[in-house]
Amino acid sequence: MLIEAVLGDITTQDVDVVVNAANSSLLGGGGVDGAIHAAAGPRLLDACRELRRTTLPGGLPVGDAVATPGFGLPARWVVHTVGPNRHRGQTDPVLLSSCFARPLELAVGLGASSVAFPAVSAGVYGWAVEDVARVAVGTVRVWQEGTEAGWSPGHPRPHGIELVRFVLFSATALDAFRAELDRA
Ligand code: AR6
Repeated sequence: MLIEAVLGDITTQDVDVVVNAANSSLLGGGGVDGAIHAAAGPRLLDACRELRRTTLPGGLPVGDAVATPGFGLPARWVVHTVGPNRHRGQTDPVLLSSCFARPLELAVGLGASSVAFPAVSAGVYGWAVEDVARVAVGTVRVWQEGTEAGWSPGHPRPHGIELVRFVLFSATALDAFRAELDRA
């Protein structure tokens, strides 16, 4: 499974799953969330409203994730997750780690083979991008080790994910993720 970091706009990624750094309301916002809704079109908001009306009347909890179609995006699905908000005292890295592990679990259930993540919580929610990079890369690696236990090269990977791509919006963020990826 390739884990890479690139500079770019997550809305243009040609992957199966794009992860959205949403808020608990699922009803849109700024940053990645605003960009994804703008690119996916109004049917994405309709799908999120339907989730709120049915399975998530209280909203999506911090650290959890839920999938919708990608509508106008190149990606087939959007997996929405809610990062911890440092400005509200949500400083537990376990919550942030869950924002990377849960979408991977959902992606496997969807039959996806490629997933793109933004730097969840590194914008409006106030986490240092170096901390997000450490938690994100560490979580994906631990997830890979756990899910590939017993797997041998030459056989299909048990989870089906071939690519995890971190899509960063600034050179600083890219450097932080590349530094973590370069760590043995
Ligand atoms: N592609 C990739 N990365 C991006 C893009 C993009 N198009 N746009 C911004 N970033 P943020 P959060 C980077 O604020 O901190 C929203 O209003 C950005 O530079 O999007 O989890 C939601 O509705 C930063 O490094 O997410 C919530 O209310 C990173 O993505 C709240 O913001 C995350 O920044 C969530 O805050």
